[in-house]
This record gives sequence, structure tokens and C-alpha cells, in this order.
Amino acid sequence: MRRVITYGTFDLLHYGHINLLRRAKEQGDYLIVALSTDEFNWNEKRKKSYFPYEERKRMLEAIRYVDLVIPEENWDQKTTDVDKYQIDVFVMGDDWKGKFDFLKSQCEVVYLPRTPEISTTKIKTDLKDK
Ligand code: C2G
Repeated sequence: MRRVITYGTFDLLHYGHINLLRRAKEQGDYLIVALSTDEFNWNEKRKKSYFPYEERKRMLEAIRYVDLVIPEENWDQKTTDVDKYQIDVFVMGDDWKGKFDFLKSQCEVVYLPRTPEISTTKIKTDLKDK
């Protein structure tokens, strides 16, 4: 069984996220999503997600492509996660291209094209202008 992992905040879930998750699952048979906790988002990304972790987790668990959701609590857990969950493929959108190549010694690293026209920031801006 080919095991895939991807990381992210997945706040204001939109079809760009779903496109990513669908293609990530296509890389193997089992997809783990490491979901950024509220603390990690704020402390490390200065992001305040609209939905709290538990709600974002519940939404991801409802997606047919997702098999397991685990917390992402720090930047450095990827190396241990890949070993702990016996990951074959690490997947991220290509806005992160090259940033996680250090994992190539442990697993395949795949950067997938982002869905260009949609983002949480765009959604928030568009709603503000309405
Ligand atoms: N994504 C995408 N297309 C979009 C928006 C997002 O393909 N229009 C992808 C991103 O490239 C990422 C995933 O969806 O692979 C989740 O996006 P975010 O929630 O914005 O993730 P990010 O805040 O970049 O956190 O350790 C890695 C970080 O946790 C990634």
C-alpha cells in the first residue's frame, strides 16, 4: 500500500484544496493530511484560521480522498512523520517547490501545480468588497 502525506491549514476549504487532495490521493492508496493546529498557524505562520482546528479536521475527514488527519504542530515533524507513518510519497502544492527536497532521502517528493485562481485570501477579499 502506497502511503501519501500532505500538510496544510485548509481553512475556508475550497476547490483548490480539494483538487490538491484528489491529486495527492492519486499518488497512492492511503492519504494522511497533517493539519496545522491553531497554535502552529499563529506562532509560525501568523495565520489566524477562521475555523478552529477541530472543525477543519472534521471537514477534512469528510472528504473521500482523506484517510487520516493528524496535527501539524511544528515545521520539523515531517522527517519523523515520514518514518512514523511509513510514507512513500510526500505531496505539496508547488508554491512550496523545493522547500521540502530534504525529504527525498526518505520518500518521493511531489509538488503539484496549485489551482491558480482561488485562495482563502481571495475569498476573504472578495467577500469584503461585496
Ligand atoms: N493549494 C492549492 N491550490 C490553491 C490553494 C492551496 O493547490 N488554490 C494547496 C497548497 O499548495 C497546499 C495545500 O493546498 O499544498 C494547503 O494549502 P494551505 O492550507 O494554504 O497550506 P499552507 O498554509 O501553505 O501550509 O508545512 C506546510 C504548511 O503547513 C503548508
